[in-house]
Amino acid sequence: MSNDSSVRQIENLVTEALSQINGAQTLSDLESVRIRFLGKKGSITGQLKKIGTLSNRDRRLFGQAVNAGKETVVKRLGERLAEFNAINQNTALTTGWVDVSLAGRNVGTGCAHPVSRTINRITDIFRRLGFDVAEGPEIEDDYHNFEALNIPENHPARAMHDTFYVEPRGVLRTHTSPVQIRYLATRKPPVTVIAPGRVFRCDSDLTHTPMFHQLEGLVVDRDISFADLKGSLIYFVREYFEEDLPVRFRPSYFPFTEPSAEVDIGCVFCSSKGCRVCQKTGWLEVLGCGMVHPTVFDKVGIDNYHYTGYAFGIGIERLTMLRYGVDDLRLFFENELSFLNQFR
Ligand code: 2U9
Repeated sequence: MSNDSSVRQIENLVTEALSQINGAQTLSDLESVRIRFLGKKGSITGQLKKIGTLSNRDRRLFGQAVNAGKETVVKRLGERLAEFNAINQNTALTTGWVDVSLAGRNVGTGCAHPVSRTINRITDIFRRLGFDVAEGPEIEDDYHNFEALNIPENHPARAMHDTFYVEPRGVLRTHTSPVQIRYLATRKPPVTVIAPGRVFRCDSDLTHTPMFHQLEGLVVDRDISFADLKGSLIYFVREYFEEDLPVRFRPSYFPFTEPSAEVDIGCVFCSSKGCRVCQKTGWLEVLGCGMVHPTVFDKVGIDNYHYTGYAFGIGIERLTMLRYGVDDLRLFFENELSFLNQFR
């Protein structure tokens, strides 16, 4: 075959390739054309392979023609590919558009448990009064849970505490008072501290659960009196219930305080008129309190002559029930979402 006819054959191949490229309707048509002419077994590739078999004289002209032809086809393929990409992008923008203003899918965010909310709320109120917040171990020893709090062995108050015992000589704390005993052991007065946390008593019925939450408070300084106790606690209950409620202090007994009292508020459900919740008394008990017993100060090495203090204890579940009108304690421990979602 003469060089002329070989070059003409290349020109025909290129013309055919260009015509097929121009006629391609889709990206996949275009890819088929590329394979047909430039793929491993493509017709232009075949011509490129032939170059090496030619004599030096024929190789130059033929090689130039094949390479130039290949370049023309590659260039046109590129142009058509860019056209298709632009068309596809436009189609995607006009038909498959995304409304970026649509709300996202609900991934079900959680919320704080009502007991945690109450602890946070009460803690905030006492922080505003200058109280520090302390924590301590849930497994305690007899000394910190009982002995240092003026509850010696065989004291009738031990029976009231329904203790869970832990081998070999531990107890699950029955109140958060041991947190304050530990706090006093490492600090000198003045002390102004609250201790929120879980406590455990071996008791389970409609109004008791084996684990519940308390928040206790302790203030120790020179000249602390029952008037300081009353001022702080009346402020606290009125802040907590967001109402200028009537408050009364009833004499009571705790081994770790003397004198001791329980605090009642005017019933928030019937405005003190008397209802089922306040058992027709018009009053609801909300917390216990008193002046720290001198024996407790002796145990932690605080000088009774110069220092006095007051303490109080709050049942968190009870205060949560009163604030949110929950009438069944068990709801706090069942993890029913229909109940918990109401506290969002
Ligand atoms: C120290 C000294 C004294 C803590 C106190 C109460 C009164 C009290 C109850 C409230 C509801 C327990 O959960 S409840 O049933 N607690 O009435 N707690 S005074 O007295 C202390 C604490 C620590 C060093």
